[in-house]
Amino acid sequence: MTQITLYGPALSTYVRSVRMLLTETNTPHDLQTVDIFSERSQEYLAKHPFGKVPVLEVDGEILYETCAILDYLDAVTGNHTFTPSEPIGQARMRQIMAIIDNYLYSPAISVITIQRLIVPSQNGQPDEAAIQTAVPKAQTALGAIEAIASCNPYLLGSDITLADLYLMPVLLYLSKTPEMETVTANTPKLKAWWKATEQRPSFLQILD
Ligand SMILES: N[C@@H](CCC(=O)N[C@@H](CS)C(=O)NCC(=O)O)C(=O)O
Repeated sequence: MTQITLYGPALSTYVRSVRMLLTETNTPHDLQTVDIFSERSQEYLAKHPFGKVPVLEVDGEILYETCAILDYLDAVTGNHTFTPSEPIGQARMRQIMAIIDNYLYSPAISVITIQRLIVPSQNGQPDEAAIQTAVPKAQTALGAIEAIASCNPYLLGSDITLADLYLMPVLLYLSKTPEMETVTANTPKLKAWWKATEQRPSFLQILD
């Protein structure tokens, strides 16, 4: 029987995307937490030379980079159910995932989420200037996704894809900040998409 271990803290957006797919496909797995607020161990760096989370280990085979992990799991556990069948749909899905990696994650998570949710939880003061700089960047990234997504009801149409699994954990953190209203002010389709998807059972199950 295949042994699947996912390394990473349950609160990570990227770990949540992978856990959502594992949950959607009823795939048994172990979650081994990793403390991302301390230095990574040499043992962990041997699995992921950049020290990020997540890492997926399948029967001793190590995989990192969330897009690669999701592609792999969709092939072996999802029968490609979470990837559009048409080339243009596949390209749009990967385009949205690349927009999230390259243009949304940093302003939305590394700045707005950290400053609004993590810093105050450690009795610090949010860096308002950093938040103000991040807001238009997050708006631009969400606007770019809005321009190519149908949100009817999922990002790329009637079926949920890896792009939805990638965006939902990021939107969840944003939705807990006062900046949510501003960053989604010009993306009505994404607002409707978020309302339609945030209660998906596989998503609710991995929010521990
Ligand atoms: N390109 C990586 C990005 C992963 C990433 O940025 N993970 C964050 C947590 S959501 C992380 O490891 N942060 C800890 C750190 O940067 O030290 C992937 O797709 O897996």
